[in-house]
Amino acid sequence: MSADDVTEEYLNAAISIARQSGVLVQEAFHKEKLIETKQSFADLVTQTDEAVENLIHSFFMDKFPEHKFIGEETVAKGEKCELTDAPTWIIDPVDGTTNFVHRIPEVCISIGLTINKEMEVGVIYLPMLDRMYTTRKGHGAFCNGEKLSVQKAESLNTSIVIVESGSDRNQDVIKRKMENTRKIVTNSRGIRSYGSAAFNLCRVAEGCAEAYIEYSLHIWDIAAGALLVREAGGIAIDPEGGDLDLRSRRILCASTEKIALELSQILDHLQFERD
Ligand code: 2AM
Ligand code: CA
Ligand code: CA
Ligand code: CA
Repeated sequence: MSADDVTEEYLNAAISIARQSGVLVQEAFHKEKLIETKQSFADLVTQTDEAVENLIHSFFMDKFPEHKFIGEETVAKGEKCELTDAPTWIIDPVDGTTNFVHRIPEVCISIGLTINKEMEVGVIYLPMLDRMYTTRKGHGAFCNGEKLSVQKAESLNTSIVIVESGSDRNQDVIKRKMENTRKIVTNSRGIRSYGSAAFNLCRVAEGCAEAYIEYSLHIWDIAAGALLVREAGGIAIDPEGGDLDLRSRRILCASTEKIALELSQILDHLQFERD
């Protein structure tokens, strides 16, 4: 098998387990949920987050026993978040847990694969909306089989920019993020927040927003979506302008370099402990 056939097999495996996991989300969505909090009172986790992660973990370890695994809930339980050159599945079982708890349908299962630390495959599935976003390095980005392209606006002042408030309730962090938001509002057509980092990246990839900026997210939030944006013709970089580092806890996505640069220049670049 060629390297290309291999990544195609990986993509198909990811699509299959994303769909299976989606059933767990659909079944739990309208039911009463047992909610626990993690780092702050706004950082939520449910039994579905854990059930989906367990299902995806068993699936990949069974199918590809030599592969590595990084998952949000596994790391939350104390497992190391180690990115090596080995093929590594990077999972956010429920991205948008707050949406899930509040029955807002933008809830994603995000599955990324890196090989030699490079993003190779990405699948983001929204079970409540039945949207399956798929990508493979060098082969484009798709939603339910339709090819995606970013929307190339002239400049920041004709762009929509996605921002999030996040779950950190530290006052200094909130102040700095709000000041960034103030600058973005001042210089753009407007802001949007979908409550899911993975879906925010899908929105840029499909041309519904021209940029997305976030500080304090994690590798599992962006491993699939950053590749989706690039394969849709956009850019995914470090907010200060360098190469994207999946473990740096921050990302700047845009449909054009000009918009990315304009944003980079006005922002206060927050730093967090690495994943
Ligand atoms: P999660 O649902 O997997 O925890 C980026 O904003 C990411 O932060 C989201 O994709 C979400 O991932 C996480 N997050 C956690 N709590 C949040 C909150 N209260 N509001 C928005 N995002 C939150
Ligand atoms: Ca979480
Ligand atoms: Ca997440
Ligand atoms: Ca999650």
